[in-house]
Order: sequence, then structure tokens, then C-alpha cells
Amino acid sequence: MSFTTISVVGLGYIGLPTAAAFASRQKQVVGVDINQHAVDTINRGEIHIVEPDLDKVVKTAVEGGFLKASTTPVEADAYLIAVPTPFKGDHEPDMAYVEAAAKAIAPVLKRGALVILESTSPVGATEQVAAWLAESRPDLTFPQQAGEQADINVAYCPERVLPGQVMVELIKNDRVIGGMTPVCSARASELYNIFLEGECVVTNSRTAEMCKLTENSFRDVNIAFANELSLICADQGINVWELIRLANRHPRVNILQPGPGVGGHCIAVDPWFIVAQNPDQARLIRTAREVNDGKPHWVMNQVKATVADCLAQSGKRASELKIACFGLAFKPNIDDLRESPAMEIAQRVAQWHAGETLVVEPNIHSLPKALAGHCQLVTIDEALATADVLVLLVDHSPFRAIDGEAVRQQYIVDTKGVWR
Ligand code: SAJ
Repeated sequence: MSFTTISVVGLGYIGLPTAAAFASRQKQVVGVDINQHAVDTINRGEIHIVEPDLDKVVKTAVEGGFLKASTTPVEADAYLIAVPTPFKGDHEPDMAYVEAAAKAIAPVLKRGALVILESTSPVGATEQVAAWLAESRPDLTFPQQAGEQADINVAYCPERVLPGQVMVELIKNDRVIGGMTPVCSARASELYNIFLEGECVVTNSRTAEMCKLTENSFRDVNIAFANELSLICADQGINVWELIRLANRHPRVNILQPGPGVGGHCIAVDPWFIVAQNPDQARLIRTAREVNDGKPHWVMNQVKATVADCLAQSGKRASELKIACFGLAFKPNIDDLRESPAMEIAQRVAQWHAGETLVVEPNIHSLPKALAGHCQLVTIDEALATADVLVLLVDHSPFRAIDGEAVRQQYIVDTKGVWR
């Protein structure tokens, strides 16, 4: 059976681009989301998230009649579940959205359908999804009992796209395909090959689940190494960026860059899924998380020390001093402020500082609620002209382009090594 109708459950940063990619290959796609605003926006041919080029693809797909959104699940040949998997309690994965999605599609499942879990998940989650489906549909057979002969095929296929480059990476990246049986993997590969230019690399569901967690943990551990070096170098009076540049000239060394901490919705979350399931073994992965999560606190102490120096040298009162924070986003050249260490630091500065806190963030037009009323959003030039202390939190291109001559301030906390 080929795939004519595809349903994507969860129309966020992954689900919507994926739905649009299938629709752009002229498949009939229904996106399902509990958020009525998202559904209405998409049905107008517009988008509710920021991602380069996604708007055009969605508009064309909706206008061509290939993509529509709904709050209720529909019958389809294939389902992709791309809902959030945040953590709860002591960093344990919260599978409530996945469970709700599985239970929502169960009533409309028809014999021969393929169900794919894409959400970042702990090992065993795909088997759990199959168990939830089986519970709701005793009239159908699933891979856990029927193996290759099952009525419904189930697979785990993680996304690995980089926010900001989703529309390119979705098509070009290789895809790990973790079927519960070889037949499930073959069906899932067939589905992704509708738009994929990268390769489908087949494994089982548990390995695929662990693979996604491993990729982001690898990056987190490497960033933690860089962040730990930045703390050591500050104590030793060594420029950490020069150090890393020099060490990376070794043919087998490739250290990532330190910063104000690790943000976003993936790298700061996914390693905890491994820790939660393997608390005794995952010592390095846990420590890396703690190092990266501790970095905003260390930066804040740097800000306090720099302000103390400035007060002592200038003779000004704290209330007369202006601090300018450069950048709020969780990484350069995007407008995404969620889970951003820069946001956390700017908030802490604004709460702590008796004088004015200025914020420069060229990618937004107004301050988020958490900062509005406590800070002023200003341009680069205004901040450079009036601030006493500069705190660089994100290496946005316009900040990198600032001519060193234009920076007259001597009190600078530079978490990205831009104005070194
Ligand atoms: N960061 C550093 N130093 C670096 C690189 C990054 O401090 O050298 C920080 C960034 O500033 C940011 C955080 O890490 O705060 C995460 O940024 P990122 O660009 O490393 O990753 P994300 O969260 O945008 O996307 C990651 C990607 N995973 C990997 O590169 C292994 C992406 O491919 C995944 O699809 C995505 O997570 C996801 O959805 O899981």
C-alpha cells in the first residue's frame, strides 16, 4: 500500500515543517494540533512559528489543497507523532503529550497504517506507544504480538534538524529509522523517501531512540568541556578562545565554544533522559548538564565583580550606572528566546542592578513580558553611547561586526569572546 494520506500530530517546530515537506510532494496531509490558534493560522496559509522559508512552503501547500490543519484526528495511511516531550519532577521525561497523541489517533487507526514516533523520547517509548495503541484497539494486531504480520506498523524516527536550517536539513540529513520489526522499518523508509534526499539508515526502535539522545548528549558534553575550560582559564588569566583555537589546530582535537550556558529545547533537555534511565552509569552526561546549567550563575558573578570594579573606579553610585546586555536569544541570529541562558542572565541583571539595564536584541521588536518594565530595548549605537558596563551574551552577527574602536567601555563581560 502506498501513502496517499498522511497525518502529522503536533504542528510545532518539527511537525509543521514535516507536514509541509510531505504536502510539497503532493501528498494529502492533515496536521493535527490541540492549539486552535495554530490550526486557524495554518489553514489561512500562514505560520505561527519562526523558521526561514517555512512560510512559503506552507502557503503553497495550503493554497494547493495539500495541507490542512485540524484539532481532531482523521483517518490516514501514516501518522507521525511530533509532540513535545519536556521533563517533569527531577528531570524525568514527561510522556503525557505522546500518550495523549497515541490515544487520540487510536480510534481512527485503520488496518495497514504506519505510526511513527518522532518526538525525542526515552528508550522503550516506541514499544510503549504500541502498547497504548493496542490497549485502545483490541480489534487490531500490533508488532509486539504479531511481529512482521501486524495490522499496524510502528517505528521511531527521530528528527535531527537544526533550528534556523530546518527546511534544508529536513530534506538533506540522513534519517535514522527504528522500526519495531524490519517490515516497520521498510514502511517508514518508504514514507520518508517521499521527500528525503539523505539516506534512511535502518536499525531497531530502541537503538534509534538512544541515537537521538546520544547526538545531543555528545554536543552537550563537548560544550560543557568548553565551558569548564572557560572557568579554568578565567582563574589562570588565559584567553579561552585563543586556547581553543590553538588546541583545535591539533588534527584530532575539535573543542566547541564556551558561552553563557546551553539553551534551546533539545540539548539542555535530552541528556537528562539518559540520566533518568541510567542514574548510576550516566555520570559524565549528568556532570556535563550540571556544568552547562551552572554557567549563567558564574556569568552573573562576573557581572557583579565587573560592576564593583566600575563603581570603585568611576566613583558613581550603583543607581547611576547603566548596564547593557547584548543578546537574549538562545543562539546567534535567531529570535527564539525560550530556554535561553542569555534571557536568564538579563533577567537576573535587571533584578539585581539598582540602576538602568539596557537590552540590545536586533531580532525582536519588543521586550518579552519577563523583562518589560525592568529594562529598555535599545539599539547597538544607543547602548555603546550610554552604557557603563557591557555584557555580551549572544554572538549575533551585528555584534560581531561592531568595530572595536567604537567600544570605549573598559568594563566588559564577554561570554562569547567577540570583543576580546
Ligand atoms: N552552544 C554553545 N557552544 C557551541 C555550540 C552551541 O554554547 O559551540 C550553545 C548554543 O548557544 C545554544 C545551545 O548550545 O544555547 C544549543 O544550540 P545548538 O546550535 O548546538 O543546537 P540546537 O538546540 O539548535 O539543535 C540541536 C542540534 N543537535 C546537534 O547538533 C547534535 C540539532 O541537530 C537537533 O535536531 C536539535 O538539537 C534537536 O531538535 O534535538
